[in-house]
Amino acid sequence: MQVNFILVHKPWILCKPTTSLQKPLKSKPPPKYLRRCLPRVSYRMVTVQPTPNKIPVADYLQKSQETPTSLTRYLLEVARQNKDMGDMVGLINGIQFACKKIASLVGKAGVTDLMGLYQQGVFNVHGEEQKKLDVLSNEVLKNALKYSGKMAVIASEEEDVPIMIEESYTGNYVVVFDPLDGSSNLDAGLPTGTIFGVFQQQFSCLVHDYEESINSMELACLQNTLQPGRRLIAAGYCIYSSSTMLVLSLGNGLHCFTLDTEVGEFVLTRANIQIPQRGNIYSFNDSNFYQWDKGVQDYIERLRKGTNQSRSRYSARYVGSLVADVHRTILYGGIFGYPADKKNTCGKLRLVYECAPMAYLVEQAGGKATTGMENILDLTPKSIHERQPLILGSPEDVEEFLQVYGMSRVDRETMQVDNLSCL
Ligand code: AFP
Repeated sequence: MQVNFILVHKPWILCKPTTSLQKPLKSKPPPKYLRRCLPRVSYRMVTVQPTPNKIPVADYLQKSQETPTSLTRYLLEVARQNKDMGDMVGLINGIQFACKKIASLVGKAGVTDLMGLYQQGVFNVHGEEQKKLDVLSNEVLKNALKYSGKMAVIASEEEDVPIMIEESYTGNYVVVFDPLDGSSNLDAGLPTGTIFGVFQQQFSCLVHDYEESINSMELACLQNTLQPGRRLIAAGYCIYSSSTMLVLSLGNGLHCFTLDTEVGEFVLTRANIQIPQRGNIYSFNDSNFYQWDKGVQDYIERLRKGTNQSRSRYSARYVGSLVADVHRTILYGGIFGYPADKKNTCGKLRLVYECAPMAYLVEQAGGKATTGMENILDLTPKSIHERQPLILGSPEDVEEFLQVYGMSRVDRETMQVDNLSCL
């Protein structure tokens, strides 16, 4: 077991109003939880826990398909077989509760006035107008994680900066998440999803209260969220669609649990999911065709014409909701991509809470994920909202993409990439 020594001190941190969740200031300031405040922290000697062992529950999962296995029962089995994973089980329980709650909110959004914008003219950190359900889902997940008692730092698509958890609830895990991805599809009743990834914290932080300045050591504490995807110890997504499914990996393969609404439990419906070696579907936003660089255009043209390696013309499927497009790709095979284009020179998707967790899950199912240049899981994020191109799917399809894309390296390198716009 490794022991780190961290200087103890108590700086004061700047407390700024949030642009994402704050209501306009009238006479009194917004409540504490709505402020973009960075809490005062202190540092201490910490023991960095070893990465938990792989979980040998695959046999159990296969056998248990004969009788319904709830996610709760599965997690108990994980804890029974892995004494050091009790905390992880508590954390995933918090997430499954949040997914049920978000599923319920999404399901009745039309009849409870939860569709539409949170507040006209109020934009989040990405310059996008938030939906009511974006804001609500963020609160639901944040609270579920916070009160699981297992958290150190969380980072969300909907928050400007990572959030440290108050001392009384502090644990060892770092969770990055997108609470409701694809929310522009909500009002049309199309699938949306929650994406999450779990790391172990590298720097320990004790959080006391909300104070007034931030220094480099505190930033180091927040950098717990900037770990490469290779260090993920768990990830998953929840899809809100014709049914609600929680697709999860604790590093032991990919398993799908479907919400049985009659009993209110997630039940195992697919164990050890394996992505097909090759598919016949491509999932790219085709309207960007003329904005892509030549390597991507050449690849897509081969799929359309059937001049690719498998000599078969591919079908196009694109929901525009990452969870739905990745879920279909994992189950049916093929390739999903959001490459760089002339407008989005780093791609559109966020490395920390979209690309990396999805890449981890696809690899757990035997697939591959790349930027076109590097394996997604090898990238160390420079900022929490950094964007990267994402290509993932069946191993043979991704390999073929890399070959075709690699042939136009010169063209790709002449593309003007403004690295600052990635961050
Ligand atoms: P929204 O959350 O604004 O709906 O964005 C969804 C998303 O981040 C991701 O889920 C999709 O894969 C991608 O954007 C779709 O982007 P395009 O609309 O540019 O194709």
